[in-house]
Amino acid sequence: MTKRVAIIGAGPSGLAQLRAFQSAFKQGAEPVELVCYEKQSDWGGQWNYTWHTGLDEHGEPVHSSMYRYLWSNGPKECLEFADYTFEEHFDKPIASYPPREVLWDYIKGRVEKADVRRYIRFNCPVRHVAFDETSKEFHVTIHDHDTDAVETATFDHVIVASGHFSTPNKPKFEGFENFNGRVLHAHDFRDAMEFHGKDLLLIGSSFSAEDIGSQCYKYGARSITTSYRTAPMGFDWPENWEEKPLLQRVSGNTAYFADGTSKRVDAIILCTGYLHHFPFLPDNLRLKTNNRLWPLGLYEGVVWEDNPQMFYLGMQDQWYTFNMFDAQAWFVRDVILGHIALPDQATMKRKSAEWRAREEALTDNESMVRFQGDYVHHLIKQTDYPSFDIESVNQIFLDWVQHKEDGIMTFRDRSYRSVMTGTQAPAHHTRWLDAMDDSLEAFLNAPERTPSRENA
Ligand code: FAD
Ligand code: NA7
Repeated sequence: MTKRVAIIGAGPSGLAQLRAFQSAFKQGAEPVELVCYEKQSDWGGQWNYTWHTGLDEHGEPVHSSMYRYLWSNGPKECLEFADYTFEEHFDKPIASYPPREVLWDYIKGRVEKADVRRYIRFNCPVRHVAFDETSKEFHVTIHDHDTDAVETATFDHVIVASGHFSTPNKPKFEGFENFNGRVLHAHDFRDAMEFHGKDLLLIGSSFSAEDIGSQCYKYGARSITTSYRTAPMGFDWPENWEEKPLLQRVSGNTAYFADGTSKRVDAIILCTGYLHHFPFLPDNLRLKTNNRLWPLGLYEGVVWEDNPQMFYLGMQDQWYTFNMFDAQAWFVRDVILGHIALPDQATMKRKSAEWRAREEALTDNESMVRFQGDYVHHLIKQTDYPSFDIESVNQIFLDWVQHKEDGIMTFRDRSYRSVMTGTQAPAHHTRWLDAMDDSLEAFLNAPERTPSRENA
């Protein structure tokens, strides 16, 4: 009997899974019936920008946390697909830090070439997954918004690729109820222009705080204050940016911090991360974790140890992204096709515990990058995903970390060499701080030179 496989989500992880199967089918692998349920009307997951916040046109919680003017926060050379390079897609070398729309275009290019859109049912949020112990099958219930019908279908395998940077973690601080300005979570941030000329407070000291603060600086916020719980980010910030220990309370428009200082602010953005949130899964199938490099319960980072017919993709905190999702998807595909045998549950749990112990001993950026690089390498060795030079990618990550230290507002002006093609990326035509238009056209085409006054 042909196996039936449900994939939940058509973001980079779910699309990697479709591409992995398509690649195997092309080489003559046995057919598998694939259905990918996607709650949005288009593919690309986080990279599919929406102006919506809160609920979408169908009353579903908006998925994407991305905002206008978002540029890749790491070099594209670290996330390049090994089977579809940037040069193949754009037909020329491009700069190292593309804006969102350019990366979305790249993600789409590979799956259009692979012709896998036909497997996806858009506007179909998964409502519930249940496992039948007798038949050993999953029952997957979805709501098809195109027909407004709720349906249930049966599958041998379920692959959860629904992402984990969508459901905001929203800590409460005293006085928020009476704050005389906007309080929002990073998930609902869309346009830095809204905060032009404003004094802004951001809570958190990780990627969102750094990047949303930088966007707001670039687009003319009057001042940025970031407030940390554990440690400051410590970059060499512009003059109108300061870091404070944790916010204690707000009163009126004044924010009070743990060091006894205070500041008047117009708006507060909670850059306090996200929850792994799977409202469609029962307890026995549901991953419960915080955002970390080795969540427990997943053999090889993907197989649900308590029921190895089920898989998760992309649930780790991420240095590596697109090519790690590929490595995971190729591995999951080969388990489903029977090309990789799984050990018994005790062994799976023991192996996971070993990775976790290693993760818990990580102390700095370098050790974390190397840990995730080792993981990607470990998966790739087991499948036919094109091997690539992980050590060189690790090195690009480490150079990137150093370049941020050297200049947090200039690191995006750097360029790196692709480990896939050997091509050195060209410098971008405009400094990131001066590049206000983040469209694909503006990024790919150098602006026309306006003749200087002397030459006119
Ligand atoms: P997602 O992209 O989140 O896709 C999950 C998909 O599942 C979505 O399409 C969603 O609609 C769908 N879905 C969810 N629930 C259901 C359901 N119940 N039923 C059906 N479908 C469902 N990574 C980088 O490499 N570089 C960056 O610069 C970068 N910047 C980022 C900036 C922000 C603000 C955020 C939030 C993330 C950023 N990331 C970045 C990380 C990003 O999460 C990954 O690049 C990538 O999008 C993860 O892919 P995914 O498929 O695992 O999850
Ligand atoms: P992260 O990387 O998970 O970071 C969350 C941040 O929020 C981190 O600095 C936390 O501080 C802070 N946090 C969490 N809870 C609280 C409370 N209660 N009070 C104060 N501070 C808190 O999420 P990001 O959104 O930055 O990044 C997620 C992805 O989005 C990432 O991959 C990017 O590419 C974009 P801590 O250090 O734990 O004390």
